Amino acid sequence: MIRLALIFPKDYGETPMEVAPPFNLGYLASYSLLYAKNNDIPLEVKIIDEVAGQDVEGSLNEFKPNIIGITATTPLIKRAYDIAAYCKSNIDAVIVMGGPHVTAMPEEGLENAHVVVKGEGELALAELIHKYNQGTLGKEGFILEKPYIDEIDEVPIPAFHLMDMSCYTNSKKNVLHTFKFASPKSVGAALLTTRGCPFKCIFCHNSKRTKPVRYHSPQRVISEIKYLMTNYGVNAVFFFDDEFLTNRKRIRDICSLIRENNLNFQWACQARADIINEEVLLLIKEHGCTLIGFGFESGCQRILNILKKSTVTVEENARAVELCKKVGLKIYGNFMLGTPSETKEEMMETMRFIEKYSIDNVSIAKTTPLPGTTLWDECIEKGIIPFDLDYSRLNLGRNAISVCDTMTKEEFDKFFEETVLKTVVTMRGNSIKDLLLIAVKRPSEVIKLVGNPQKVLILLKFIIGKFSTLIRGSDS
Ligand code: B12
Ligand code: SF4
Repeated sequence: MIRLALIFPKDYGETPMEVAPPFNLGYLASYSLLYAKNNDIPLEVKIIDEVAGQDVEGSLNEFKPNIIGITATTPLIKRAYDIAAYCKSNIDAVIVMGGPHVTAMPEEGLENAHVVVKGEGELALAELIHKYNQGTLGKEGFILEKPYIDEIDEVPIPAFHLMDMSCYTNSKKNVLHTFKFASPKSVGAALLTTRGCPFKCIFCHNSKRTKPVRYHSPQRVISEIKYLMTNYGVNAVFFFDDEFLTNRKRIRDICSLIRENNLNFQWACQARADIINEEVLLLIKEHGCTLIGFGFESGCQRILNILKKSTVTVEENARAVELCKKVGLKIYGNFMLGTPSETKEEMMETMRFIEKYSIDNVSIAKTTPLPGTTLWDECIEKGIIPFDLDYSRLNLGRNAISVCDTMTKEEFDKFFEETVLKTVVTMRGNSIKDLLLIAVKRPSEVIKLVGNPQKVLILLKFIIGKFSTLIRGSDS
């Protein structure tokens, strides 16, 4: 019997992290098991998700794997390399690393693992299992890249049965609580139904993509939803796809199947502002969609042109907000501040956009150059990335590195903190409970607020507004 352990590490720092099933490991596990079955290879797979509280070292010592696969995004890579080092010293297994970080930095990955898999990993891992079974998989160290899978329906449903699903559906840090797209009492889960996106925004992993966008068929999407509903009582689904609504025909077919199968669940997805229209919004709302997440990124056209390569305008973003409001869909808007060359005035345009269109919930991040993106290459070229960069600070979180070059680091960090706090506090989608949580989690900032009469006024105005809506009984 070959034993394969697949590990999702948890970072040491403050990476904001929703607790969601590790899809990539789920696909790798389900595909490996199918491959092994079709080729009569005895295979046992264990998924160990540190984010879900599982003990990596303990589980490995008990399971005694022959192959250890470790995934990591950039902020998690330090912990991933530490796990690889532990495995090298304590377990006689072939250590394989994959995922977005080592795909961008394969040579660095190879210093830590026996095998680095670049890009999509299903075919590569199957090949490694085959080699191990034949006794030809050594530890000499190599980088493996296989072609992408054309028909992604060939990859079975992620191996949810190998995960502690109740941990994800019950977590107070799951998609339901972050995106507030269904009642907090719902049972929330997430799904992925596509690979890739047709655009190439400079900060995104798609910016250097060479593979075409691939879609799971509507039938497959429905069978995954049914699987989650039947086996885990899920009734709220967040589609994590980069762009869920781009393929109009597919969306229509998914909606028809939701109706035909009488599936009663609420859902949310992510989309681009320029590809929606009233017809599609009405259709998805009628079929359970309650919220759309948009990557608006900036309220300043010049910066949008840089970030999104002139593919979308501020007007189109504003139109998307207005259309969603008209139709009655909530919005989660993602923005970023501090793109190289962005001035304070241009950042203020973004803040005015957020205020003017009073978006339900927003996330504001520092523009972050992630390895594997065009932005990363540009920042390296301009010498903006510190030589001794700590990868955990590429986490889009509050301690993330800044690449703003129009203010000093101190000025930008202060501006960012104050602006974000003001926005978070005044967000329409926040409940009184959220506000109290902010106060408990960030007391130092509330103290700072008290020292600033203008901000206290904003806060008071907001709280009074909240209470009056509560009294009217129409708040969500
Ligand atoms: C879902 C998701 C999340 C979920 C994670 C849920 C979970 N438990 O998996 C949440 C919301 C929590 C999240 C958070 C963050 N995410 Co995120 N996320 C994604 C998203 C949309 C899908 C990931 C996925 O499952 N893809 C599908 C699978 C099939 O692709 P894959 O992950 O690349 O895996 C394949 C290969 O890489 C390879 N592979 C991967 N691991 C391994 C391991 C082995 C052993 C092998 C052989 C192969 C292999 O095989 C897999 C199957 O083909 C991607 C974008 C995207 N569409 O991929 C961003 C993405 C992974 N996230 C990213 C980032 C930066 C973050 C955040 C830091 C900030 C943020 N909010 O964007 C946080 C913190 C993440 C953290 N601590 O690691 C970046 C990572 C870039 C990088 N250089 O690291 C991505 C690429 C998006 C982007 N901005 O460009 N994210
Ligand atoms: S940011 Fe969104 S639209 Fe742009 S390339 Fe990435 S997924 Fe596509």
